[in-house]
Order: sequence, then structure tokens, then C-alpha cells
Amino acid sequence: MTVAVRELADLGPDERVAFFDRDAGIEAVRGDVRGIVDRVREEGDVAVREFTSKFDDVELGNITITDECERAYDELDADLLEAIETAVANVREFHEAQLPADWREEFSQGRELGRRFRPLDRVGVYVPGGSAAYPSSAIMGVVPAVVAGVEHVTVVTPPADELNPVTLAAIHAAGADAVYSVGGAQAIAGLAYGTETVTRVQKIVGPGNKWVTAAKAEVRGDVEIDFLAGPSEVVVIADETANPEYVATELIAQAEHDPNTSVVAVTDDEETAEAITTAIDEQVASREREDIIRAGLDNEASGVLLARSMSEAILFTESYAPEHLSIIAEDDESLLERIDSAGSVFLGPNTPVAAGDYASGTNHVLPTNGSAHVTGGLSVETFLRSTTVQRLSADGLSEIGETITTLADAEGLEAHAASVRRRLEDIDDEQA
Ligand code: HSO
Ligand code: ZN
Repeated sequence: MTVAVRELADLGPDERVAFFDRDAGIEAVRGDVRGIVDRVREEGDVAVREFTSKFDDVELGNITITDECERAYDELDADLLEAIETAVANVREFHEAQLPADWREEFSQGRELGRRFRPLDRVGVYVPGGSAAYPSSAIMGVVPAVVAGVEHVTVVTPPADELNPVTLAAIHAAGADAVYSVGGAQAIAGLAYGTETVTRVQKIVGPGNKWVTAAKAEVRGDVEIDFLAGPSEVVVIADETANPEYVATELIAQAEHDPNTSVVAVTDDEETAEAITTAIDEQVASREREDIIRAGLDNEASGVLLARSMSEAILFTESYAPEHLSIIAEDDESLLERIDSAGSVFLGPNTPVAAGDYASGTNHVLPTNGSAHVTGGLSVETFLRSTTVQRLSADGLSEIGETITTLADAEGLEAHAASVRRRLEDIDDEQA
């Protein structure tokens, strides 16, 4: 297989749909997932154990594995421990910088308004397991919640005969309070409705496979969720100064996640486009996860695209709204100015997406399937709620009194108007 360069202007309607309507594939499993969610909701731990035996082929002993995480942390190899601690520290630092301060301001005389922020009380983080056991995702889900001040951060992660010790250690290092060995739709249902063992949470975050994602869609409404995350995506915008080998590494790196990834390079330079395809061919064969990568590169929503201009490349990227956007071009900052929709942006030749995936400090739980048009990735705000606060002085109320009573009368809500008039009488008396 060789990746062929396609001209952006020549893409047919179906090809455009493939790029712009990427699909997490959850609809096909919605029905099955509904059945699982309903049974866990009604039967609690019994159903959790039954589904775990059926889908994970594990007979659950203890569902709670909080202590096992601490033990894994204590026993972890020093190099790994240091890498985890460095990643946690960088992610913590970046998310601490996001903490909004409470504020109060006098907007006009005697009219003081403000906002305060408080953490949610109980949140659940899904940490994928199996072949995609990601210690880094434990860090990305748990640390922002801890930084926000959430008191009870619960983690669920799929069981296995041999749990991945690095994932367990990362869950502990990130600061989770309770950890349960449950995965899939049954884990999401447990978090949403509670079981004898699992305490129900107010919000569920974190990526998972299509059963997990379908379950999040199913329980949404009864519990808050972050968003429905699908397979990884990257768009690389490259100009003639970009090193084609670097561009190829970006596509190949995200493609190794899943056969359903969408990985795209777009450039206005024909030679660069050709060189990227050559570099991909040269690199793929020496990658360990070659088969998955080839499947990803082969997807309809993957490829190397030749634009007639950088403006056309920008328009494509804006419609695509990628989870990750890498810009390797001379005027990267001015190209970035023209992009509004991307989950996380990586500027310049020395900023691989893997930096954000693991350790630079930004979050890697990001919107996919075009949802970067309407939302950002996980952040401290994901775990906060805001309250507005106000205080009016006598002068402040006098000043807007008539505006309030006029509108209240117009709405036929006479008692609202009366609550203001009653005070205005006193204020007028005092001032007389
Ligand atoms: N790129 C993934 C996150 C990840 N990468 C975890 C490596 N490990 C998010 O789309
Ligand atoms: Zn990644």
C-alpha cells in the first residue's frame, strides 16, 4: 500500500463527507448498551459481576482496587515512576494556571456583581484498559479534577487477570480517591446510578471504546458527561519548509492508536506532498504497530492532500475541526490566527503531538468527530460550576428599580414588581 496524494479541489462529495462527518461508530451498539445499562441500574453489583464475566472473561473478586494502585505505585520501577511524576507535575502546573479566581466588581454605584467557582463533589474518570491501557489517560482525567478541588475522584478501569501496574501507579500518582476494577458500559452505568460498591458520581469523563462511549451517550441526562470521544485524529498543515519526515511521524503516531483513526496532512506544495507520502512508506514498515497504522492510513478520512493555497488548506482544516492540529510552516502563528476549531494545536517542527499526549502539560482528552466546532477538551472548568453573586445598595436598587418593575409588570408578574416597590418605599422615606 502506498498513500497517494489527493488534490483537495478534486475531492468528491462522498470523500468530503468521509472527512467532515467522521463517525464514532456508536450507533450500532446503542441497543446492546441500553440493555447493559438498565440491568446495572436495576441490579447493581450482581449485574456488574455478570457482565464482567461475560465481556472481560474475569470473575471479579474485590471490585475495589484502591490499595492495589498504591502498592503498584510503591513497587514501580524508578524510571517509570519518575516519568509519571514529571508528567503529573507538568499537567498539574498547566491546569493550576487555569483555575479561575472568584471576583466581585461594582458595575455602577451600588450595583456589585460577581462570580464564584466551586468544584463538583463527586466525579468519575474512565481509564481504558486492555490493549489500549493508557497510564497517561489516567493522569489527564484525574489531575484536572484534583486541581479543581473535587473531593471524591473515582476511577474505573477494566479488569484483567494481570492489571497493568503502570496504569495502576499512574491512577494513584494522579490522586484518585477510589478505584474500581470495572470496564465497558457496565462501568459507566455503575458510575451513573451507583451500585452497592460503586458510589454514584455527578459527572463522568474520559475516553473509552465504542461501548463506553455509547454508554456515556445513554446515561447523559441522568449524569453530566464531558463529551463523546471517538478514535484519535490529527491534521498536519505543512508548507514547503516542513520536514516531510516529521509530518509522516505525526500521521503514523496517531494512526497507531486504532484502525479507525483519521490522519491527514495538507500542504500547498506539491513536492512536499509527494515527499510526505514517500516518508510514510519508508517509515511504516519499521513501526511495531504496522498493521494498525496501515489500517488508519487507509481510512477514507486519512491521507495526504494537496491544496491550491494555504487558504484552501485552512478552510479544509476549519471544516474538519481536528482533535489535534499540527502546523509546521514558516508563518505558523498567522495560520493559527485563521483557525477557530481545533482541540489542541502544536506549533513548529519541535512540537510533536506526543508531547501533549504525555508530558508537556496540556490535556489529551480532546473533542473528536468535529466536536471541536463547539467544545474544548478536558480542563479545570470541566470540574467546576459557577455561581453569580450580587449586592445592591439602596442607591443601586433605586437606580434600576423602574427597569425591573416595568419588565415585571409587562410579564404580568405583579409580585415581582411588589418585591421591589416595597423596598423603594422605605428607601424613598429614608431619603425624604
Ligand atoms: N493521542 C491520544 C492520547 C494518547 N496518546 C494516549 C498516547 N497515549 C488522544 O487522542
Ligand atoms: Zn496519542
